[in-house]
Amino acid sequence: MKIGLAGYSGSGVTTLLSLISEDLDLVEKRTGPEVRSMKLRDPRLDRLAEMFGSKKTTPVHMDLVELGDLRPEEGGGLRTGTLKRAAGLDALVVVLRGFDAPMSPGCRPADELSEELATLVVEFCLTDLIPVEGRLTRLSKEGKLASPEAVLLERVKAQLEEGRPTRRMELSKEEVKSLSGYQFLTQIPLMGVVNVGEECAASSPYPEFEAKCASEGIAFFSTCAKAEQELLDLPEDERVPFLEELGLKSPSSERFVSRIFDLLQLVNFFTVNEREARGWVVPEGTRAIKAAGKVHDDMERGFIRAEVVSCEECFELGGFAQAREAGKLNVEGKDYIVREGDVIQVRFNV
Ligand SMILES: Nc1nc2c(ncn2[C@@H]2O[C@H](COP(=O)(O)OP(=O)(O)O)[C@@H](O)[C@H]2O)c(=O)[nH]1
Ligand SMILES: [Mg+2]
Repeated sequence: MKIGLAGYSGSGVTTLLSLISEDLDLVEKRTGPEVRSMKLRDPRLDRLAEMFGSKKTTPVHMDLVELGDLRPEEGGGLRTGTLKRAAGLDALVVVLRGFDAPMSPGCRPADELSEELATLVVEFCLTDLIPVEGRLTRLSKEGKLASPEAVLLERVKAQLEEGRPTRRMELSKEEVKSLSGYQFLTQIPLMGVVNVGEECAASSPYPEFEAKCASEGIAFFSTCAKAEQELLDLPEDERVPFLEELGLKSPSSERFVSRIFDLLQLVNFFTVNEREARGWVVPEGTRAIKAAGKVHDDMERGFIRAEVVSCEECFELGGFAQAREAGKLNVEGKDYIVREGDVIQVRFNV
């Protein structure tokens, strides 16, 4: 899973990134100059590992990529470096400056933030428009403006010219596929993060802004990155009262991850044996055979059945064998829809 973070310079992207990645375990400090790879903590996985005596525990990884400044290139569109790093993202997170000045606890007015986000969305649309226009010019020269490709691109163009993201278009599966080569920025699920000043960390200061995001299918999240980062120096158990004082019910890293899961509609499942306990994520609605393919190609190719038990039931009963005895180990076929917290054993034959 690869999540990109960006914002106008000075909005706190670097602060938020280091807050999140310091709070969660880093796999490696950095896998590239702008990438931080993190392990997502999951107590259920640790418990499974303990139960099965697994030698190794492999949690779900999330890569956070710092995309860079969002100020546009002269002549329109995003900077090339920023765009390059945006390729292949699962979600795009835009950090907005909610504090009124770097050292100040004050907060910016909501309408300024709304305007800023709207400007950014238009900027993303303009960025996507560039290759579409290029391709249409070419198709026009070849006299192919009546082709299905050109007709689709005209629709995309009209959408983008109105400042509306491509992800808000009604596209068939085939159309999505035929456009995938463009790697449109506006196709990537978007989350807006407001990095607020300390004064308004406790209240949720931007209800209209939050509602506006929701109406546009944009996830919303507010944080007070600087203040929270200062708390990281404290031992974990001493942090809670200070977080509460700031009005934060849970660490930003946790809320960040859970919002991303909501936005992408992901579910966790687990595989476990004596060798390894491992966490996986798939989109909601994924069939067992596809989930198996995530674990290993062979498991998808040679899929026979999946033996499934919820981890809660596994904990309650004491393991797979006990679950089987109790009749709680469900034997499922390839079309079974994977549910949050499933522990899955794939039977396959290749
Ligand atoms: N008051 C306040 N200042 C912050 C907050 N987060 C970051 N800053 C300050 O804003 C400045 C820019 O932060 P930085 O993370 O480098 O922004 P970037 O350019 O978006 O990466 C630094 O001086 C930070 O200390 C915050 O939550 N509140
Ligand atoms: Mg920075």
